[in-house]
Amino acid sequence: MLTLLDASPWLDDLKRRVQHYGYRYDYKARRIDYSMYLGALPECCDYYARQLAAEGIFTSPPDQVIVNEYLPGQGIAPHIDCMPCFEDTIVSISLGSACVMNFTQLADPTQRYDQVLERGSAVVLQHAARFDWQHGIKPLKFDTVNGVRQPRQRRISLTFRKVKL
Ligand SMILES: O=C(O)CCC(=O)C(=O)O
Repeated sequence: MLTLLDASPWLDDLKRRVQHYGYRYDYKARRIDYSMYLGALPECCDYYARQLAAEGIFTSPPDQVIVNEYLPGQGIAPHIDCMPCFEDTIVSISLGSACVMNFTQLADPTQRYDQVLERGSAVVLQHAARFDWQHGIKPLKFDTVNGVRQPRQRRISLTFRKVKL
């Protein structure tokens, strides 16, 4: 999977490199419409999209994927995925390296929860985790899990969504 993704062009207009499939997402405008359609998902993403629907996580296969590359020291700012753009289930698969994802409750930012995203795992954001809690990844070179310092390596995530049009 990593070999296939690395053979595809990376966009480098953010602090981290990304690839968009299905629909391009406009981070500044936080919107998606038909004009941003890029075509069907490539086979490598479509396989997971169909699998996520077959497992009942999505009601039908997701049609948009953003691939994020995080080198050690890179992260993603706390955010809630665009509500008018995407339906209620978001799934992110971690490849290459584990990392800690930090959740902060919007209504009460003193409420925090750290979740280790293991290499090869999928995190499913639905309901409160999708709409009421921000998620982000701190730009660190290592995570501390149960008091143990774990150096980060290159992590690639594939985030699957269904576009609302
Ligand atoms: O890398 C991840 O697992 C999360 C990605 C993410 O939150 C996003 O693309 O909006």
